[in-house]
Amino acid sequence: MTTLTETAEKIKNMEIRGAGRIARAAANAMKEEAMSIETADLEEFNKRMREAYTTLLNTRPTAVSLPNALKAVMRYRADSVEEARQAIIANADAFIAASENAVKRIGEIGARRIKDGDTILTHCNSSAAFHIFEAAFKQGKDINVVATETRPRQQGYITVDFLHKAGIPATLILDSAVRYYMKKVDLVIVGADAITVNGSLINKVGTSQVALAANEARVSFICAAETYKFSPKTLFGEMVEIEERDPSEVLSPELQKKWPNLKVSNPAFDITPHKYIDMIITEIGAIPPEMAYWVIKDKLGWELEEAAGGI
Ligand code: RI2
Repeated sequence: MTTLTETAEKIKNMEIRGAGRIARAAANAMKEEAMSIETADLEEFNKRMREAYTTLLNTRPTAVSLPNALKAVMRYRADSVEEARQAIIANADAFIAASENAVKRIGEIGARRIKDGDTILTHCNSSAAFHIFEAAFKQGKDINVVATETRPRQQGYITVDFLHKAGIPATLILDSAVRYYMKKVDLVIVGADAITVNGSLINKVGTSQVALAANEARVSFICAAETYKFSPKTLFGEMVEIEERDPSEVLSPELQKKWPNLKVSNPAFDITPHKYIDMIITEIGAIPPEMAYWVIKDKLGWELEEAAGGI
């Protein structure tokens, strides 16, 4: 059994990465934590669970799937430790099952947007987007997926590995080749780390440049996102924090020493304004980005934010 601290470390160093995977790993870590706490004192149990919540929450700041998953697991009321433990286990199992079903449903809905012969460009590695490619390919559509390398962590390699294993034709390109390549592309499909109340997309850095190039070439830009990637706190005016990762991901420590006055900036995500997004494919349907407010308010519910206050 992996301990909670180990899971937290793996999320931090990106051994566990991708907004959906992070959320499921965090839910599972909370479940295992609940199963392992040995006390009959409910207050002590709740305190330990809150500590676990904070440890996981503080791993990476941007993907809203993480706080949304943690809040979903922590939504319980109990009169005994056993009741609390069972509620947490049930909540975590339900979240993980719903999350796995959501990507399957996104695959089915998204595949309808893909035509036989389409070339689809994707950025980084998104399992939600991949489910769409896989579903379309299984329907017998002849597709080619163009994957960007995605500097500095090269998640594009993970994407081409997924595609290779599924037998889907793929082309790997440099991030800087996106605009040059866009004339050969029919559709862009990317994932999401967070979607704000005004329908803007927070995703892997470079996504907004892809969106600009798609817009210029009149290529549809689609985002694949489970509803738990929508950010409730943005309804209350809060901003999504963009993670700044270590400079060593961009420039080796040796070269950093060689140029001691050089500043290296490494934002992991960027923001694509909703006007560049044609549609967001969620498990409850394909929606225009302008409907983000409705998803947050009616589907996720205000209680998500209230739960944040209660934890
Ligand atoms: P799925 C990733 O972030 C990428 O930005 C990707 O688009 C997003 O999570 C969603 O991934 P990182 O963890 O949930 O690589 O669709 O920084 O797999």
